[in-house]
Amino acid sequence: MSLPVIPAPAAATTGDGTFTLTTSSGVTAPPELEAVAARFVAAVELDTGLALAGSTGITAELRPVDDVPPATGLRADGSVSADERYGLEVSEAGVVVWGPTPESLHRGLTSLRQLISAHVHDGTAVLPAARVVDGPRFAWRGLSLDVVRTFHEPDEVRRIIDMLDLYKLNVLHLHLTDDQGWRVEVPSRPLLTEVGATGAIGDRPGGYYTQQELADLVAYAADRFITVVPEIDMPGHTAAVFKAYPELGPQEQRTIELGNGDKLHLGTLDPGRDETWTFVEDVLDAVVPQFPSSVYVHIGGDETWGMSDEDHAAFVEKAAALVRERGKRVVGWQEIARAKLDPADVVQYWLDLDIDKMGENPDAPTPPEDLLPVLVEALRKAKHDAPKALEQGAKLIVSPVTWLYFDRPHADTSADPEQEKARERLGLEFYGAASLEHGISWDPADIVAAEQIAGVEAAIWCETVTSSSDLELLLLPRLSGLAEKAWSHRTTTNWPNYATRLAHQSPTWHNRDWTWLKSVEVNWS
Ligand code: TNX
Repeated sequence: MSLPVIPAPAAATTGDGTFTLTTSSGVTAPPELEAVAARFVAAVELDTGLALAGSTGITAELRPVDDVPPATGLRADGSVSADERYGLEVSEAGVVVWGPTPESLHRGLTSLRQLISAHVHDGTAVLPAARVVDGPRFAWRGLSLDVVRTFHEPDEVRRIIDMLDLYKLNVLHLHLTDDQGWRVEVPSRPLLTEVGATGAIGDRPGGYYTQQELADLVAYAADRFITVVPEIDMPGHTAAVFKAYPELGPQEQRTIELGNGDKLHLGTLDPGRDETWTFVEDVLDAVVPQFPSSVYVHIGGDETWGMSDEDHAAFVEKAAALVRERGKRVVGWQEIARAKLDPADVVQYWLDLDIDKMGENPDAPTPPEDLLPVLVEALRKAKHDAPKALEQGAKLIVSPVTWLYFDRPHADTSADPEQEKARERLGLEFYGAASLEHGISWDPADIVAAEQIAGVEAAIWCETVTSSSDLELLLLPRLSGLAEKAWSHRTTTNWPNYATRLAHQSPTWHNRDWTWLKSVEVNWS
């Protein structure tokens, strides 16, 4: 019997007997762990309604765990000594959770949250005896969130952070700028928010995060050991910049109709103009300090339609140098590998569609035959990006469209007819639908050798998302599948076993009032 925990722990055994938690139970912890313990108690109440109002039954201890291998890859907070490995034991004598750092204890208590949720009835949790030793496979486990195509209010972002936390994901990559809007304050460039932030896709409302709102989000995430990594997408996807400061844009701003109601914007920042670089410096000077917990700044670099390769490389190299001058490291979408990189740079691999082998891979989306020539060319070039990154010594964040683009439509039907209507309109048709089972039927080390992986990150793009519940419907349960791939080892996961563990998640989602796909393929509890 596997424990009802997602992501699957590295090692878990079950024993005899039980231990019962009630409202008179609570956590005994040394002073360094008091904040972590308090957050655990608050989370359990939100997950289950059970208020652990006492102080005994659960013991949290600072001691090392070395029975499982340490994580590989990079951490967004730059820490090399961080350790998330933990142990958890439930016996008739009580519950003990241990690990070497507050972060590791937080991860261990998160597994305990899930065990409590799976066993709680009428305010009492009867936990079966079990012993877990666990730790993540990859150090960087993230979600890239598009806050441009639809603006998500800070409260909604906090809900997403809570979801990441429940699945031990530790990076929130905020895609803060794009053609349809600019979402971060730059005091020296007020028009970015006064003009650039208005509007989103279609007639959806725009918006932006004030410096205070971002500080609050970064702190809320940090309390849960989640690093917020900012992305300023350049030199393409900058129509919102040109709306605010037309002098930075091309003479004529062209768009191409995509046929799905959306437009491709042609027009990029020009690396040959001095005012481009004053602008980029103004932006970096304002944005970098707003994300103190991240040692990385994401510079985008993707889809620079109509720009020459030389100009693109010149832009990326200079923008990257400006990021490094500010003491930060560079991340960019895979196209940045066409420029000269530093081995400490990180390249986010997303375009795994092979235009020359269309239809041969049953897992991958099949691009339509009538693809625009500009897209065909982009897909042809993209094949060489990951090898170029690796040749330069850069590591990859694995975000393949096929497995980790959460804006693929859901293939599983919903048991709820109202939700079925939303499901049918959500996700980009272009990608084809993918099932939850499909979502866990791959392994990051089959994409690129494990030593070359910096991290594993899903992306949720919001072209089809019109509300918070749309967003959540695409994220849940896929976020748990992401965690299973990024945290668990290959051998611990298969669909029947995962589906059983997944079924136990729904009471928490219900109690938290999160929207999730009520797939008919899962026997929800
Ligand atoms: C590609 S992924 C984009 C986004 C779109 C997304 C839709 C990437 C770096 N660029 O601008 O929203 O496809 O899935």
